[in-house]
Amino acid sequence: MDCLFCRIIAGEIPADVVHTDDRSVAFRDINPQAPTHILVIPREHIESLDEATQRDESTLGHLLRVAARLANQEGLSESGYRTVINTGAGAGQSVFHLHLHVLGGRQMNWPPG
Ligand code: DGP
Repeated sequence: MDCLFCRIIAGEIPADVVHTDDRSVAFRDINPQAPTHILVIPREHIESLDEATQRDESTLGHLLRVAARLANQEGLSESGYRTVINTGAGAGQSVFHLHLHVLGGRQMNWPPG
């Protein structure tokens, strides 16, 4: 298994895990870009959003719901938060296991860099 995030799911690499369920795992980003920076990932290895198929639709929806629940738990519902999926190296994806960033706790700018 050479996927970093699959190894985190398997417990082979330590992470600050904040949520697990039968379809997803969420943990704090090792290089946070905001006071709250959580990654929500599917247990199943999907390389990127571009690789997701119709079969993955309910998992994708689940990841978004988990992201919102975690943001709420972090106290971000009122101040706001951003959810980001980088797809492909050109968009900044560096780990090729689909993941949803949840960022909050500071002012977010638009457009993103
Ligand atoms: P992206 O650039 O969108 O592929 O995001 C990958 C994120 O993964 C990046 O923000 C840093 C984070 N990351 C990389 N390696 C590790 C790790 O070993 N542990 C944790 N917790 N996060 C990691």
